[in-house]
Amino acid sequence: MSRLIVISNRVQAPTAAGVGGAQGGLAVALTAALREEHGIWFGWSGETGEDHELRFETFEGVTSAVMDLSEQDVEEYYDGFANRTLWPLFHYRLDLTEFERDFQGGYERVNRVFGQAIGPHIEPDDVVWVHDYHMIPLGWVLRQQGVNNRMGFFLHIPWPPTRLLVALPQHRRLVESLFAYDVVGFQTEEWLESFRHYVVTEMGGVLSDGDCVTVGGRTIRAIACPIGVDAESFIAAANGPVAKATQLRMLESAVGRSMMVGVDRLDYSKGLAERFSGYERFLQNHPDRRALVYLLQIAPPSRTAVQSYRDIRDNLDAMSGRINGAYADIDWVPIRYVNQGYPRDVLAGIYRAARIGLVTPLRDGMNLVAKEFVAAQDPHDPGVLILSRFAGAAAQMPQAVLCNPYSAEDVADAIDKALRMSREERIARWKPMFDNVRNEDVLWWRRRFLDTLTEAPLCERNAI
Ligand code: GDG
Repeated sequence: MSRLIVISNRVQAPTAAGVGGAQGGLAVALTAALREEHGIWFGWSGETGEDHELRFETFEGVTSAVMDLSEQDVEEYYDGFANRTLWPLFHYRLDLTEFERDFQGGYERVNRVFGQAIGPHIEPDDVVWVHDYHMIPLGWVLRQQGVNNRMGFFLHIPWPPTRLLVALPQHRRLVESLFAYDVVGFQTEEWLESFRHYVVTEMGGVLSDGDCVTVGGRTIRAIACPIGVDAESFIAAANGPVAKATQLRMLESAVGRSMMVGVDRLDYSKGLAERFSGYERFLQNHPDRRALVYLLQIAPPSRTAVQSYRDIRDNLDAMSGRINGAYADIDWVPIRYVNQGYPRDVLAGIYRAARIGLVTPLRDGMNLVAKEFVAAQDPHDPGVLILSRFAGAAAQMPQAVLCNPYSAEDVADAIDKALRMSREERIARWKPMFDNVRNEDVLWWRRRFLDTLTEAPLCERNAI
């Protein structure tokens, strides 16, 4: 019987210690598959230590295996190459991208350490699924270990245009390592297109039918496979008692005012400063309607070891303070800016109480908040989703009010349009988005990727 092996930087499987207890959609989808197929989820423990030993634990029928990394590993691989080189570069932020040889060395070293530790635990019939930019070379390391299994890779973030990617020293080495996999998945056709462009123009690759991409005699299938949310459980949460109580609390805290909500990790890719500027422009353009609306921005801090993340926090603290100082009245503040996370069912209630969901990333692989917002709405009186055209989710949700997040005027106009929208139009726009969120949910995504990997004929098995 074949097992599923999942490998990602952080393991989100449930453990006795509760790590992974705040189960997001990805964790729900993958732990269900791991439970059914008696698989193992491998990754970093999130802790530092010197021994690189895998620690196995089986909890609620799911086995996870985690390893500590040394402080140097974390600095070079995680805070360094993953979050200061690949993340900004893949989100089109060449200005924030740091190129350090030590980062690349640490990234390759940690991938080797993972591959060497995990390789011996892979059995001949296992199907291996590697996730995200932290682990791009892992498949190649596993092949070197003699792992000849079906192996897939999914990239959760955008794939950058060739002209940006070539700024990365050793870009070709990184992309070549993807050819160790059998299937490589991207969130959207746009990212897939960028990948294919790179392969053709930089590597002399050849595209053929059935998503096949060939370079130097090695062929992989490259597909677009958009991730979804755990829609049914989010809909249930939005109709549950905690969400209802939260909804009431929100409504009572601002009677007669429409709430706009944003929920994002504090990350420059999410376009928070641009969102505040767009909202400020709306307040300037419509003084008579100022007090009828407010923005609740939930932004839990992330990657605080990286300077650019500390900078964005300082910038947003200053912007929210300035905007509130300039426009607030004795009984109203324009922005409620909150730097903490909330449980999922509370979030669902907040989404449901909102008249507008503001999802305006400058660049985003997909963006699950947009889908969760849609899932949480009241079918008879849904809120309006304002969505950046640069989020992967925009390809599946053309009925949202699409905006250009770089333009304060455009964001201000989108807010104005959403606030004026009739109930009929809100329902007409929401319904097809809701159907999409429900049909193409996280289980659909998992099945689509794994079916491609396990059932469809592979273009050619890759062996090193
Ligand atoms: C990467 C890609 C892609 C946020 N605050 C709270 C909270 N969240 C949850 C949201 C959502 C998730 O975190 C964030 O997902 P996103 O998709 O918005 O963004 P990234 O973290 O950047 O994820 C992205 C994703 O991978 C999946 O492939 O869509 O493009 O960048 O689920 O709800 N959850 C709770 N409290 C919070 O305060 N419970």
